[in-house]
Parts: sequence; structure tokens; C-alpha cells
Amino acid sequence: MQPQVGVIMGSKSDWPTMEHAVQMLEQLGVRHEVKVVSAHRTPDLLFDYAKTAKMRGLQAIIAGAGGAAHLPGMAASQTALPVLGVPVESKALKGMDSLLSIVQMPGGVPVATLAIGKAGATNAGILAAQIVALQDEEVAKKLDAFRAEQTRKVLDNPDPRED
Ligand code: RP5
Repeated sequence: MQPQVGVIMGSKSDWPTMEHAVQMLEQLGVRHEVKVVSAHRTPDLLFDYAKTAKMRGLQAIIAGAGGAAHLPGMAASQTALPVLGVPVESKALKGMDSLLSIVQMPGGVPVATLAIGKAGATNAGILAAQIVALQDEEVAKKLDAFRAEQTRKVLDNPDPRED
């Protein structure tokens, strides 16, 4: 079975953030592949990955990077698939550099940009599942169950003083 979503990141050091996207894909039953692909260290690999992504059956790409984070934008330049960009928190600027690098794409080549860090990676996984769910009934059912469970947890325990 072909993967439905590709998860790429600029460095192995991005994994502690990006694993949260992969956890969501696993939980929601989305077939996926995971790979380090660097825009500046392996530009040829990035071009090849993005150019062949649609042909290989991917329906969306999640791309995480930190600092001068050009990976999502360069991936988006080479594919018409939706690219979901996750700004990884950097040491020097706490991810503001990553966020602005990813979100400020010039008009014409969009990157759907998530929040900095774990929340952004988690939401990228959910958003990618929502894209896949447009054509995959099993993933749609798992998404519905996930949202219902999230709602139930809040409604069942509204007292902030209790765990
Ligand atoms: C980016 O540079 C990566 O996405 C990573 O967030 C950052 C630092 O990379 P390493 O120096 O840890 O490999 O390309």
C-alpha cells in the first residue's frame, strides 16, 4: 500500500518535534513515510522528492524545519500537493525565525503554516488526515472519533482543579 502522506524534515534534530505529527498520522490510520530531506544540504534530493510525490500517491506533504526554514517553501515550489509547514523551535530565536520563514511565502506558492513546535506538528498531522479523509472513509471515521473523544474529555471533567 502506498503512503498517503509524506513527512519530511531538514535534520534529525527536528524529530523530537516532528514525531508529534507522525503520532497523529498513526493514531488516525494514515499511511505515511518519514525522511530527512534538507533544502540546503540535499537540494537535489528535495527536488526529486517533491517532483515525484504526487506520482507516488502522496496526497499531502508535511515539512518541518527550523531557522532559515526554506524546506516547506522549496517543496511547495516543486509540487501542486498541499504542503503543510511546521516551524521547528530554534535555539537562538525560539522559532520566530522558522515561523516567519515559512509563513511569509510570496503570493502564488502557498505553504499552509502551523504553529511553532509540538502544537504545530500535532495539527499538521490532523490537517493531513483531514485532507486524506476527503477520499478515505476509514480515516474520516477515525477523525470523527478523535474529535468526539476530545470534546467528551472536556465536558466530562469541567472542574479545572481536578485532573
Ligand atoms: C534546519 O536547520 C533544520 O530543519 C533544523 O531545524 C536546523 C538545525 O539543523 P541541525 O544543525 O541540527 O542539523 O535545516
